[in-house]
Amino acid sequence: MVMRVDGDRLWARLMAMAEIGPGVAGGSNRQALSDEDAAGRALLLSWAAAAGCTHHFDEIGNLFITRTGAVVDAPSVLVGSHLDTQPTGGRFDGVYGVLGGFEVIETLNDLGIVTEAPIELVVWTNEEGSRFQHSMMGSAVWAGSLGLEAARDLVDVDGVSVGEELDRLGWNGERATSPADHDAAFELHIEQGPILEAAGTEVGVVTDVQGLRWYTIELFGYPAHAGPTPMNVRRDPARALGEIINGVYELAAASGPDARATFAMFESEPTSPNTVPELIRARLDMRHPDEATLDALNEEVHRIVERSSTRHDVGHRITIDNHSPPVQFAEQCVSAVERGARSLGLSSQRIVSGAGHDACYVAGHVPTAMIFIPCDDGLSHNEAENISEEQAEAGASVLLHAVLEAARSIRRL
Ligand code: HGY
Ligand code: MN
Ligand code: MN
Repeated sequence: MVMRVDGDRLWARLMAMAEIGPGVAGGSNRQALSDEDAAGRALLLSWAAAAGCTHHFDEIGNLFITRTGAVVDAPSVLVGSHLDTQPTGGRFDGVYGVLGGFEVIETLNDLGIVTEAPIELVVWTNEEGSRFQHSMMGSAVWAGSLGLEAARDLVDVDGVSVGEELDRLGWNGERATSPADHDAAFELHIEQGPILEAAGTEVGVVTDVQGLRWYTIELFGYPAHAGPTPMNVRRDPARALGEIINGVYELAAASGPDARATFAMFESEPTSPNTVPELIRARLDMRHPDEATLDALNEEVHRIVERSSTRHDVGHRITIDNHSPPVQFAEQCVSAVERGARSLGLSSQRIVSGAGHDACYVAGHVPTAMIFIPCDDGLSHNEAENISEEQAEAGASVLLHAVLEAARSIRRL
């Protein structure tokens, strides 16, 4: 039976959530563990309570909202994504997967469908890694890939820690963060890239997610007066950084069309325009779908940093803040997504995700797949990020079909 979600209700909820933690240019700024993040979760919980769901937090603040199934304590089907956004984020990255997952719950209620397995909607803590630099932090702790204390010790630019914020917000749940029993997991998300729109395809059936490494690169120079100090006697970390940036971008360009390198978050000390810096710090995000290539890029990044540091007689330190290897999703879940799109008469194609997602950590413990819809110009992590109501409804309806297949609907009330 072909069922569809209520697209108007889903769109109204997306717009209501976008009112919380608005950006300055029409997008969102609802950073992890902020008051805006708390307000967004409170709004979702008000809707979930009205829908008869229960909820709990785990120790790292991951929020689980449950629709019971006929078989008590049966392994659940997990849907969801994240509500935290980039500082200049869009209204749909993550949010669409959470509210699309909740729309599936609402639609099952409307249709009076009882599923054998419970449906759990999860809101992962700090997926973006902007304020606290570990992306997919909540799902990494849940999966056992990141220690709870290491996560709680992460601090923002003001020195506020994840742990302090969890305790302040009351999200430091009693339940241990661990992959409880789940039958299957599906994450609905915008593509955040140009492939589906360029192909005119309505649904992305995600088979894999590319791997990533996040680095903090620190270069240590010798402070000196910008005026009288001759150029040839300086130990200037800015000279080394300039070469490193060029070298890494040339490395990415020479490593094929799938390699990605991004430098951001530049800091220098002391804060002065007329002193050769003592310290320069930069963040680097490297990505590739193939783990061996990602490892080779890692070795080359270290070589480039060492070579330029030596050439300019500055010290260096490279910290790997985050390593998420490439992930392949479970064929039974991938094909359930494909069947859902087909039964709805929607065009679909298999695709590899360029962005990281919480589903990467979930896939290590539960059969998992993702569903993409196109977004305008493939743009994301930009306040102009946009989708249409029709696209939003289509993706959530595919999620409905995939979830029903996994949760085994057993009767209609
Ligand atoms: O970095 C990522 O790919 C994700 O948006 N956190
Ligand atoms: Mn996301
Ligand atoms: Mn994102």
